[in-house]
Amino acid sequence: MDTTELYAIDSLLDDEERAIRDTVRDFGDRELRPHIATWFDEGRLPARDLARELGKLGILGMHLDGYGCAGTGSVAYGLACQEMEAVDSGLRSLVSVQGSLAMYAIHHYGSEEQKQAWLPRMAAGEAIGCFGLTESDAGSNPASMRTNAKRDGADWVLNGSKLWITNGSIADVAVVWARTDDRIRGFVVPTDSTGFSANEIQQKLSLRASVTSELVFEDLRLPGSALLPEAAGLGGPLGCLNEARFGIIFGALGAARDSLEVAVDYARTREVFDKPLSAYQLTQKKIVDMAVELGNGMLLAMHLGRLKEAGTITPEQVSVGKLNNVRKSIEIAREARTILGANGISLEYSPIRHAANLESVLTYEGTTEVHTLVVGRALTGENAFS
Ligand code: TGC
Ligand code: FAD
Repeated sequence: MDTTELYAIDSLLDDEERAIRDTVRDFGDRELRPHIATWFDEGRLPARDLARELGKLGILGMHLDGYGCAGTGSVAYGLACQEMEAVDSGLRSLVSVQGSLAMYAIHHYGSEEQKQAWLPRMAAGEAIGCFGLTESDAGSNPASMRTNAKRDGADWVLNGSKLWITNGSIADVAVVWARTDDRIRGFVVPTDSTGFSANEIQQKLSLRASVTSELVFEDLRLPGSALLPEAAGLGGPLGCLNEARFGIIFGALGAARDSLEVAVDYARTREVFDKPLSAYQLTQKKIVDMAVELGNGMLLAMHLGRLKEAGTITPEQVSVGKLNNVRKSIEIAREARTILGANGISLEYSPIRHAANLESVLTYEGTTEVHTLVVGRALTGENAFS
């Protein structure tokens, strides 16, 4: 029996959801899994080629309607994220940032002209997007950002910088959030604009199969039409984060599931003290505890997915899901690694790579502490952020 059978998760899915999951899983097994350890080891990702392949697969912005997007339900999107992250969190990040951050921002807050210009190409993976919110001194608290946009006649002039931006140095378009005289606003910035530069961050020990960059804006002049007309205030970027966080609720469990499966396979064949490791009670306890947390996390993800499809999910519920499922997933990846002994520190086996990646997932899209405080505020009515 495999771990998802234990919870009969398939019985909660419809035929289309199962088909999408299986298609993405097959693609991951065929096209990504054979290369991922090398990409991680070398700290690179052939993101342009991959984006086109993922575009053909139909998963970039798959939960959005129109403009070349498939318009699937939230659960189907979550399952696609899960299958990507079962290979590597960096691959899920590519999908999340493209579909849930950059494309969602344009889809939800953009003008018709912006949507027509970017969304079909982004859905096809012909154009890559990034999302610039975080700055060196404004991560958990984006309200303290310094990047600013000032009116100059009909134009805007953008100055400042963003840090830790996924896909930043390979993007064709950046959705950039900046302080203006009229609150925080979003801008659609073609990356070939004069005054835009991006520097890739090196020497990461996590999310190595993902491009992470600094963005710099120096007197970058934009036409008035670059402003996202429907977003004003911090609620704009935070609305996009809800979407990406939702994908992570499912996604992180993919990394956990893969770690557990590798550990169970290993324990069945590895002999210690003259019998298989899986025949020892201590090992079985580890496996069972991991499977229970994985199954519980999956039930939570499914419940939140159905709430999202019904249009009733709240940001606090998204925080509960991100908080629990990422925290449990990193515990599972670390525990799975122990079962592999010394082999567990080799890139030949996935758990240590997943555990290293999940360090980033714990931090980005709102840290564990931020989500704890969001839920704490909802439960107590007290704001403990400051
Ligand atoms: P606060 O006063 O609570 O709210 C300000 C305005 O925003 C609205 N709002 C939300 N709207 C939609 N969704 C949410 N989740 C929202 N949370 C708040 C709120 O209603 C209010 O609207 P209005 O109209 O009254 O102005 O804001 P605050 O300054 O106290 O901050 C709240 C806090 C700390 C929770 C927020 O700043 C936060 O979430 N911080 C974490 C930042 C973060 O997650 N950054 C992620 C950057 S992107 C990234 O990491 C990509 S990783 C790559 C990948 O995904 O793979
Ligand atoms: P800080 O905000 O400085 O936090 C440091 C520590 O303090 C954390 O433990 C935090 O939880 C804790 N802390 C903060 N506030 C409180 C408080 N009130 N009470 C108690 N503890 C607190 N950003 C983007 O905009 N776009 C991207 O595409 C993107 N991609 C990323 C990719 C990677 C690989 C990584 C690692 C990050 C990425 N980020 C991105 C940035 C990410 O969202 C931020 O790193 C994150 O929001 C945390 O901000 P910070 O790193 O500045 O940490």
